[in-house]
Amino acid sequence: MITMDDIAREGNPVLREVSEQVKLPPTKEEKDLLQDMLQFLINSQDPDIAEKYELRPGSGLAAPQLGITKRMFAMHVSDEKERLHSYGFINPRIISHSVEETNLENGEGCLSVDREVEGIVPRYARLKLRAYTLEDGEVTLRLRGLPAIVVQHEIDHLNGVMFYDRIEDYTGPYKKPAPAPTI
Ligand code: UDB
Ligand code: ZN
Repeated sequence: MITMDDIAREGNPVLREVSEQVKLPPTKEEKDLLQDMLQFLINSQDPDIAEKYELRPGSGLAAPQLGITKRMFAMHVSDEKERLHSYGFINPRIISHSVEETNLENGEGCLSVDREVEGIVPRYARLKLRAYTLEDGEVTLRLRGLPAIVVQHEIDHLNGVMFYDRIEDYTGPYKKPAPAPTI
């Protein structure tokens, strides 16, 4: 069972790595990991389980947050019509998106960040996601609202990007390191 102790925290360089594509079909190990990640989110949203194991209720979790730099993430969240979007994704990519942007009114947080970070995080309002899922193989999904925001937050993790990198005028710690000079 995945708990908060398994989640890499700010300052851990793994959060700044770019994760690698998963070779398809995924191995049993990779499928089991993704299933465990989804179960963590489900557990974290169950008040009794969350209290017992001290889990922060979460909506998304990316493999690099567990120290595993593979392009996989889980999400378990409902949209404005109360439709549940519960998935494990492998090699996800945004194939198109709206010009319109949106943001969570109170900014974002992160399971890997144990502090409040103020500031608005701009995200695309709508997107089309193509990915490989455990249940259905390759899928293309149209998402908006919170599920679309979660997708963008998690794909950022696969690219070593933290939500506060996208806050205009962010001045706090753990800023993205400048890229190494190329010779
Ligand atoms: C979260 N919680 O999990 F819609 F049951 C945040 C934290 C950082 C505050 C724990 C969250 O989204 N909770 C939530 C939302 C719901 C329903 C529900 C619980 N994340 C995920 C994360 O850090 N992934 O790497 C941060 C979100 C901020 C914007 C999208 C993801
Ligand atoms: Zn996060």
